[in-house]
Amino acid sequence: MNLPLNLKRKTEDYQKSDAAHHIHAFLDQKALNAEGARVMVRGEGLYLWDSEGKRYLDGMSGLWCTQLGYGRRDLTAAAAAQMDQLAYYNMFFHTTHPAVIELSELLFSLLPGHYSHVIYTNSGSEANEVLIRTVRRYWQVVGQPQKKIMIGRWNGYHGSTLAASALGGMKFMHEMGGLIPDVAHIDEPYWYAHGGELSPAEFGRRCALQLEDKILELGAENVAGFIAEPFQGAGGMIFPPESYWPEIQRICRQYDVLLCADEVIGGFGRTGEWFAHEYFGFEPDTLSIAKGLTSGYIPMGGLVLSKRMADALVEHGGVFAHGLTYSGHPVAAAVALGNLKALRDEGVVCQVKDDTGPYLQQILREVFGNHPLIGEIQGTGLLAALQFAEDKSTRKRFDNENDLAWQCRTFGFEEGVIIRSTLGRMIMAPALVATRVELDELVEKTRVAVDRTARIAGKL
Ligand code: PXG
Repeated sequence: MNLPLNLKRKTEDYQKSDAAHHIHAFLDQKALNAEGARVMVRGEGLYLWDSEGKRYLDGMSGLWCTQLGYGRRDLTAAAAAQMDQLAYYNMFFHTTHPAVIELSELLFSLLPGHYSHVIYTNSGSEANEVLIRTVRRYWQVVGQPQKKIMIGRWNGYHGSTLAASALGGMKFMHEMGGLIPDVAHIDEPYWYAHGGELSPAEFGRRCALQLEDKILELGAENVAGFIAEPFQGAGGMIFPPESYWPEIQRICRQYDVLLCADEVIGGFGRTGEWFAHEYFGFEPDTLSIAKGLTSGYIPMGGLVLSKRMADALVEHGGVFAHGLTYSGHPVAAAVALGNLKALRDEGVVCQVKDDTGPYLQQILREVFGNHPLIGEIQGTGLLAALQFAEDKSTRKRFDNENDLAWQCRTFGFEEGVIIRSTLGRMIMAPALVATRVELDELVEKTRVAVDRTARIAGKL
């Protein structure tokens, strides 16, 4: 290996230097500095190794992105070969290049037929920034320039840049200077927490009807689009009740509001379908994509447009004043192309749908179905959430559920498994290449972490 860095440094040395220079994501930096960051040095398949040589089964695919797992030599070779061939060029000033052309051909062969165009970005946040501009531009082009307002959902997550965090519904992010005008929110369809006495179906319908109420309140003539994740990811891996998406689709069509699916987490096979909206059975006008597009090997995202939108923009829109230096970067495009080919040709997505996905769901239900700490198991494909409950019969949650979930995550690290905690829910989303044996290990190590958490919660 010709890495231009020294991998022989001591952990404390790394940590000291890290603390001196980095502001980390979503953490109290001072507390982290006192503790020292965990230093990950290597990945292979589903496994990671830290600077102490400890091995972890990564149950979260990095940050929901390494569909093919770590260490795929075909992807590194694709990047190196493309760097040799054409390390950089852009899509400004009448130019394009083969890598991005072939990537888009493949992407649209995997997507349902009513999508035709894509605007590439470097991340999911950027995809959603571009979304706002593109949706507003679309309404200008079709003669309704007053349609500007985007409606999102409380607790939804669409990224960390200014407009993306405003579209999202994390209030603590808004409070840190993250709001823009012409954005509104409705409630999340989180039945376990907010459903009360309602059946899931009735609750799902009522949550969807909030969209209709909000559109009527703001005036349909002012509302440009509704954005949501098909299932809520960072906000707790929450599946809406089955009644939800059909009603949302009806409302968007009735009021001519664009339906924008954020597929950054759900896309590229996570549910066993190529895209999560296909699993839930609705037809968005736009798809925000990133993460699994390149299996996280290199940054790349994009905004996929329906033919209806693309036709308007291309045929009648003239110049769209938008462009990023790295849109459709050739090296990222070559890696994405190799990644999508592998996901398709190695049957990875089919395997999640027909074999490993159902298997994970089955063993989770066997192990946690009657667990004293777990009130609900949600998920499909290689995606699952375990909901902590203080009282399962009334769906009462712990007052300190956040702390318990964080503790469970820490126990997981100690046991050698990485699972994600959010507000009283433990999430897993392993790489799509996970074998049954690796899924057994994931669930068994998670069980130990959950049992240890149950003990401190007085449930075991
Ligand atoms: N949309 C969705 C649905 C996401 O989950 C983004 C957009 C933003 O993508 P970028 O590439 O700009 O980060 C995301 C990102 C977590 C976690 O812990 C989730 C994300 C990012 C970091 C952590 O669940 N999602």
